[in-house]
Amino acid sequence: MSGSKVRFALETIAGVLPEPRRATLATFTTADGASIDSGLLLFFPGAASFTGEDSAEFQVHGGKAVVAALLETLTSLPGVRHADAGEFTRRAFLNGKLDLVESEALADLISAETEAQRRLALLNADGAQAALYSAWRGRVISAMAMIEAELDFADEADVPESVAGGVWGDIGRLVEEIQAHIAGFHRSEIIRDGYDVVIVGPPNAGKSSLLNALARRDAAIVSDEPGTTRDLVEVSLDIDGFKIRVTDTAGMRDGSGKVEAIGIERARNRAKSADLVLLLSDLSAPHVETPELGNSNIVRIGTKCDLLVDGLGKNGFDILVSSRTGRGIAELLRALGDRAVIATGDRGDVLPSRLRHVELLRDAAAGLQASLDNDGRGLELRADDLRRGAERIGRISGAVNVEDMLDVIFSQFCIGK
Ligand SMILES: Nc1nc2c(ncn2[C@@H]2O[C@H](COP(=O)(O)OP(=O)(O)OP(=O)(O)O)[C@@H](O)[C@H]2O)c(=O)[nH]1
Ligand SMILES: [Mg+2]
Repeated sequence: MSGSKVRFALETIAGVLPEPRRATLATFTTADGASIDSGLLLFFPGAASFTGEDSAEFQVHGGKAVVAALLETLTSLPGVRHADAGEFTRRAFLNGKLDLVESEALADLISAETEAQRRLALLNADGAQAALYSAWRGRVISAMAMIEAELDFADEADVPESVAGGVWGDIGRLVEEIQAHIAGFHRSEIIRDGYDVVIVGPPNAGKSSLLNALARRDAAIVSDEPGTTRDLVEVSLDIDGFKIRVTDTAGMRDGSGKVEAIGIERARNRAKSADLVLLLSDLSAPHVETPELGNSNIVRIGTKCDLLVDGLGKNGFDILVSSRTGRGIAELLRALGDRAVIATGDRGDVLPSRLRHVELLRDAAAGLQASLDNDGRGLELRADDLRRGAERIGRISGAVNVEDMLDVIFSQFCIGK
């Protein structure tokens, strides 16, 4: 629990206010003195707590009835209620313990399923992303400060002549840095949402069998009837700590029925947007023309290699597999993992982790770029564009503070001494 009623609540139901940050054995009782359970109590006084307010944690025997009785007793106290979803983090943000980006990263850390997701979230929760944006915003604010200084205090001796002229080079570099950072968004999308692999090929090529072999369960129906799969069937794999989504699709052929045709259309759309296409051909069947997929990231896979006499070469295929014997499956899993690693790039890179960040950054870069274009305009107008850039970057982390601009002016030039 967190908030101004924590001390009162602890004294009421545990009879003690424990020493800060030390596990203390206590007996918890209801308002009329009946014992609920005994367990450990931890008290974190504000402002050093996670939320910045007085907080407490209870360790009780985990049975549902015990927890329900404790919650019931706590919420019956005046001014105590159940927390809303994310409310502890929200209070931490409002109390200046975390910025918005760190709050989002904390949510990502809590929901991380793979090692890559955990690493990215932890990097951002530790403030790497927030530090980058705050450094960028700082650069724009000092540029504005220089211009402001030139406009307001040009007659002061401490302001070097035309300091403002020097800022545009840095703003130009900053626009490029922001754009390079935005370009990394797809890498963080792959880490968060998974590397998107789509299996396509003619009917009966063994697509659903391969999906099942990769997933090691019967996720999709397999039969010798061509046109078995009509809808998209998706499974998520964890390969070397990366989330990889594999989607099985309807076999592509002409002259199919109405429902199957819809399935084929879906297959085409998914193949177009996929990070990687696995294009399957049945090695034991006559060759079928490859459909146009609109995606150049293709791994060609020859299937049912158990039906062939040994010694056949790869014959234009990247990998030969047999879902029946398992041959080639480990090689394919390795190839998928390797490609996911390449697609997500360097592990230590700071990446934008939300579309919200990207949208604000685009807007910020546009503002900064506008300040560079039309350099014949007055400095006031160009400073306005910079202000828009700084404001957008500040909005990402939830920090918008006009005071710091003045700080920069006076700390750099000793004006008004
Ligand atoms: N011998 C052998 N048969 C296989 C293999 N993989 C799939 N088959 C058989 O091939 C037939 C078609 O397999 P599916 O996995 O349903 O093929 P699909 O590509 O999903 O077919 P559609 O959904 O109709 O497009 C089934 O009878 C499978 O048992 C394999 O590696 N070896
Ligand atoms: Mg199928």
